[in-house]
Amino acid sequence: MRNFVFAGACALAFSYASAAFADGKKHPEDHAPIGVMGDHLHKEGEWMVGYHYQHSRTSGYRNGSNKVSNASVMSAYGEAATEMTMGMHMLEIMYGISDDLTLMVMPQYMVMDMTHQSSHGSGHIHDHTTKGLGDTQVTGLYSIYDQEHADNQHKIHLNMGVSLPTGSIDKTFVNHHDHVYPLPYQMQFGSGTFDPIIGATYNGAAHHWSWGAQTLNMVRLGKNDNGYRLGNKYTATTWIARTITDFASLSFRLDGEAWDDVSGRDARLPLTTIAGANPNELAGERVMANIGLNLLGDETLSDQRLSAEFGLPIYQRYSGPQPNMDYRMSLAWQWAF
Ligand SMILES: [Cu+2]
Repeated sequence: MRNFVFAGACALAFSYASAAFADGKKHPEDHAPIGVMGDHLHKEGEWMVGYHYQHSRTSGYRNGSNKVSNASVMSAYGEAATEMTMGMHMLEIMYGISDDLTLMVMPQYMVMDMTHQSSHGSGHIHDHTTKGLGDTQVTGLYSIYDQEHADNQHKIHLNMGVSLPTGSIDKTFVNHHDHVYPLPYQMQFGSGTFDPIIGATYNGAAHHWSWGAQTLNMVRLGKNDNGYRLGNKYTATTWIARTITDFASLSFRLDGEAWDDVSGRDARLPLTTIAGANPNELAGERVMANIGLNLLGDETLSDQRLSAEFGLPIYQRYSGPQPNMDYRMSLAWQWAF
């Protein structure tokens, strides 16, 4: 059966082989799945602007890799965010300084809707919403390898930059005794520190297929004004995509992320006030499986793209009770000119 599928895939691939990929045109699969940031460079003098919306939802809790009941989390912490959705509105601005160097600036605006629950008294549930600017990433994409052959190509670039602390670290919530506390570390909108971004991206393409891999890592330095430093964050992802028509490609992507505990602590937030308030229980790792669609506009819509990606977790493990990820999705529009 496996051989049969492989033979079929090869036949499909070769049936398109006559249409060489290096035809100088743009293709939907030239861009990585939309959840991959900083996957492509632009030619010297070319601009790209884009709007990228990312939405994720968590419900309930996991500790280690197992689900734990909300009741057990609330009995240890008093209060817990039993359901959360997070929407991130990102502006993507890219400019080709030269053919080998593209600058990317990505400001973001975040909206979090939470359901807080406590076990005290007769039980207490309330919803609340926080919104505001997140941190702003400024990255340079620098090409270090670019080989184009008649029927395939391979490219590698570095992703080097910094995340600027434009996001608030002073978002608050009101507990069931009407006491105002800062939200726990991972529900704040920023890190409060200047965080170097170090990464690299590989892109390959041949005959209507494209594939790639990327690692992006955020290093936290120093301490923020509230006396702590978020843990470093590491990501690694790999994908494969295929054209299905001139203007559309489908993709599959695995996405791994890991993050460390918080160092120091926000003294205004007692450890057991709410789940997530203990800096030593905030490390984690997660793998998501994503399917995606890229659409590329025809001549009249030259260089406009619409992309979507939807991901489900296939592995999650945390160093303390942390929100259980349900799904994450991205929608984006991009325009190069
Ligand atoms: Cu771009």
